[in-house]
Amino acid sequence: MGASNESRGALVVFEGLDRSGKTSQCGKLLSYLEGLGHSVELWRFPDRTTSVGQMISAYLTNKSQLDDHTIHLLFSANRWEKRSMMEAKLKAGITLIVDRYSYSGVAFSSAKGLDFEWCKAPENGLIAPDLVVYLDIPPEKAAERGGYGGERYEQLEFQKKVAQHYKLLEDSSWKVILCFISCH
Ligand code: 2DT
Ligand code: MG
Repeated sequence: MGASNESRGALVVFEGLDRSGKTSQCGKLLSYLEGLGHSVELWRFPDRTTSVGQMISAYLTNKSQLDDHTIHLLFSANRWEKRSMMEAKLKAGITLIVDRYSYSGVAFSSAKGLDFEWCKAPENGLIAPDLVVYLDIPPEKAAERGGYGGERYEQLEFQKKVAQHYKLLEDSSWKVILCFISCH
């Protein structure tokens, strides 16, 4: 890392199936880094607060129907609309801990049968994470954890496909955490 980058914040992304523990682990990392005196913010995608995010939320809660390609592009647009703000925060020295990012976008849509390369294309040009923490939980274990919330995609058979597609996305920025022990 060059000297000019010394004060840049880090982009840390958490990925994994629904109920894999991302939200809890993001919260723990946030407290830990804050305790060390870092400036840190917790973000999540989809960001349901924007108008694009509201369309996504309506789709996920089955209040609207959208073509698979269309919703894929909306998820990506939801990241693009936040890109400049993310860049500004990182430049200002703020570390961003992000619950889901492009990997969710590609894994979930390609698990529906959309072309893998087509799914990746709109993510080109978004800020690359410094670290991706992948919480690797067997889909059956995730399903046992207090049940799903009833949103679209929260079904065991589909989550199994998502897990397979996530595995195709692993790269050198990934740290895979094996979560094979059930936590009661
Ligand atoms: P949450 O349960 O984390 O709110 O996610 N998803 C998410 C996609 O299909 N594409 C994406 O780009 C992103 C970020 C994963 C809601 C669901 O949305 C899926 C679960
Ligand atoms: Mg969910």
